[in-house]
Amino acid sequence: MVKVIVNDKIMDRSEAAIDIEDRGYQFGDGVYEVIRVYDGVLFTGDEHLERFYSSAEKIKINVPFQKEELFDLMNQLIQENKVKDGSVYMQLTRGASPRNHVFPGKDTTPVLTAYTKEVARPVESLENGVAAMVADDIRWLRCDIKSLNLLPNLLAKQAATEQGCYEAILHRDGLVTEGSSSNAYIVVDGKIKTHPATNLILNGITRQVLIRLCEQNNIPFFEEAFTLEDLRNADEIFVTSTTSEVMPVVKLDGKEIGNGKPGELTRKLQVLFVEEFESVKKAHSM
Ligand code: PSZ
Repeated sequence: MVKVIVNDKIMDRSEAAIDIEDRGYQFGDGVYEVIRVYDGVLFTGDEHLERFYSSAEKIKINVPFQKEELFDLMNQLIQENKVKDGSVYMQLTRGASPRNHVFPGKDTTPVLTAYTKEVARPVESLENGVAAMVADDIRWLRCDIKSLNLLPNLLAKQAATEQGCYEAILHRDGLVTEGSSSNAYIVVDGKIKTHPATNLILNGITRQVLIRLCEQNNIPFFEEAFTLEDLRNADEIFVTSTTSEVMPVVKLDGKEIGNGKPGELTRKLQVLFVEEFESVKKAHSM
C-alpha cells in the first residue's frame, strides 16, 4: 500500500483525511515544494526545504517542524514507498478552521501533507527539445512565494498544451519573467540571461544550481531581464525545473529557434547538470 504523510504521521493513502474546511482546500492558503529523487536520494533537499520555510514565513505560516524532522519524514516516506527516480510533493496549509478570510487563532495548527511518485527523466524531450509559446503573465506580484494559488499558471499551461506546446513563457509588458512552471533563459553570443530573482519570479532551485555550475565552469551568466524581442531572436532558449531539468526550447510560437535543434551551450549545461546529480547520488552511496 502506498504511504503518505499527514502532519507527523506516515499512513496508507486510503487512511489520509483532510478537513473540508482546510484553508488550503478553500483558499489555496498554503505553500508547497516538489523535490526530485534520483535513485532513492533527495536532490537539493536542503535548498527545497529552505525555500519551503521561506515561503511559509512570507505568508506568516509557522512550520510546526524542525528542518531535520521534515528531512527525516521525507526520507522515511521515500524508503517506505521504495521511490527510485521520482519526486516528493509536500505542502503546508494554514490548517482547518471555519471559513473566514481572516487568519484563524493560535489553536488552529498548520497541516502538512506529502506523497511521493515515480517520475522518469523526460529523456526524449531533453534530447530533441520542446515547443513553447509566449503568454501574458497575469499572476500576482509575489511570484517568489511557492504558494498553492496556481490558477494563472494552470491557465497558461493549458493554453500551451492546447497549442501543442510543452511550456508557456510568460512576460509582463514585454519583459520575460519565467515559464508557467519553470524558469526561462536565453543564450545570445555565448551569454546566458535569465530574469533576476525578484518578486516577479520563483527563484528555482534548478536555477540556483545552474548559476553555481556556470560560475564553476566560467560560463557567462547574467541575471538580467530580457525582452520578448530578445527571446524571439535568441540563439538558444531553455527552461529549467525540478523535473524538466535543463529543457531545450527549439520552437517558439511555431518558429524555429536557431536551427531548430537544442543549442550547443544548452547541451553543455545538460551535461553539467547530469554530472551534478550523478555526483550527489554517488556521494550518498559511499
Ligand atoms: O513536475 C513538474 O511539472 C514541476 S516540479 C517543479 C516545477 C514543475 N516547477 C517549479 C517552478 C515553478 O512552478 C515556477 C512558476 N517557476 C520556476 C520553477 C522552477 O523551480 P525549481 O527549479 O525549484 O523546480
